[in-house]
Amino acid sequence: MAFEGLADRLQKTMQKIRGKGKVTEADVKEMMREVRLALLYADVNLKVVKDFIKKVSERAIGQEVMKSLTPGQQVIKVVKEELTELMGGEQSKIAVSPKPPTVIMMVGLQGAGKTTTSGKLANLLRKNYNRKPLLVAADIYRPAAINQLQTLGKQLTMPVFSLGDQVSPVEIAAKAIEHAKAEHHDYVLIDTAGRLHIDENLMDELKNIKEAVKPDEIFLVVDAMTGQDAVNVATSFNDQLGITGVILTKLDGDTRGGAALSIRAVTGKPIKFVGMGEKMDALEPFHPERMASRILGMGDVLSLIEKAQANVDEEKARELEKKMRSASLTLDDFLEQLSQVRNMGPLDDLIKMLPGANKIKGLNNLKIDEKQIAHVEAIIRSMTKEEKEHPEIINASRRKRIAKGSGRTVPEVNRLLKQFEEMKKMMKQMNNMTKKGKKKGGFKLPFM
Ligand SMILES: Nc1nc2c(ncn2[C@@H]2O[C@H](COP(=O)(O)OP(=O)(O)OP(=O)(O)O)[C@@H](O)[C@H]2O)c(=O)[nH]1
Ligand SMILES: [Mg+2]
Repeated sequence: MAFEGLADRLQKTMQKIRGKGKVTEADVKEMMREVRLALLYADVNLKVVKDFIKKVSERAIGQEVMKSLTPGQQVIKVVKEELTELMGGEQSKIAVSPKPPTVIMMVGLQGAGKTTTSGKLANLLRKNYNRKPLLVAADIYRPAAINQLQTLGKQLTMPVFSLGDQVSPVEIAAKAIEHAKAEHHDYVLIDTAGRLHIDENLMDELKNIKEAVKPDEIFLVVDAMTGQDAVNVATSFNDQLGITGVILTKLDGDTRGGAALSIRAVTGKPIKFVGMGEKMDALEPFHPERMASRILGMGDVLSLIEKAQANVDEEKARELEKKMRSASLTLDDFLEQLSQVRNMGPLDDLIKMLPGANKIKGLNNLKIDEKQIAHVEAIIRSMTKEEKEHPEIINASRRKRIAKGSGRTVPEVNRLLKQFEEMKKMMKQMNNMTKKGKKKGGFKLPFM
């Protein structure tokens, strides 16, 4: 999972300052030391780290923060804003040519993921933007390269343009565009060859293709797992060829995430998409702000669990945490939790601590007062054991029976079930975000 170590470290640091009503310069300095270490451990470029710390420190020690009523939170807000800025600020969208087709060249080193990403991008363009892409096999050097793209094309039922491996890539690209015009394709994705290292032959060929087809986008595909090397590769390609954006692949396997944080600052070119797995749907638009939230936003879960542990019976808290982490919570646990939670303080406050809680409709409306808790308890108590463990079996007639049994209405039963469902969904997300490298591929970005 990307940003694992960084997220952990930053959250611990944020935790210390979050609730503070008074923040001193020394506090900020201490915090910045930790943030600096966290970023360096995440393999973020040294100069980028320095600039970042300088900016955040200046703002954090400034009036806007120190004079505010919640300085601790303000510092965190500043860190989040600067992290967002570091990754490019606004989301950078894919080009659309006013004169179709929009031509995209995929370039990069061997094994970075160009071919796979070409397939994924075509898939995403069709699925989410309702486009009609054409894939172009312009890697004539690696044996089976053309075959690989054709196989992906078959799998996606996406057309692949190929002239075999006896025609030059420049000619293939040019002919592909003629073909795309005739067939009314609105995107052309040219999958080019990779090399082990950046060499003159590769660059010359790419420059020739660029000259011939005048692409709207040149996407450099880089492997996030290579960390600083990815940043160096991006710099070279940008200097020599000129790229319009970066696609960072294998972010599912990169636990540090340093490349994602450095590339924009070092090259000035935005990350446009990130690859999160090998499957054809594992490509996502890159949202700097969401990414920053993800990196910083998990601390609330920790504090919630801490709070639970402080107030609830130790063993039960451990059990609850385990269940929350595995999202295997049943309605019975929920009931148990409700009574525990009564001892923990105002519920509204607790719910606000859940990450993303403010974005989840059901939870936002969940203004619980004691009476409502009693209602919820009554509803759950009217369920059978099986229903509590497998709420998905609760159909319309069961809902009616439960409502009757608890003296509540069917809409109330519906609402409870929906909220419970949403809570479980959220727990799954939390679980994915906080899971410690046991399984890869858990990290998921909300789409668009
Ligand atoms: N886990 C993971 N694997 C990926 C991702 N993107 C690509 N891969 C894998 O990386 C390997 C190389 O991908 P290719 O698409 O063949 O790379 P390429 O850049 O076209 O390689 P060459 O054509 O040899 O230059 C494949 O096994 C892909 O499945 C990703 O986002 N996550
Ligand atoms: Mg390839």
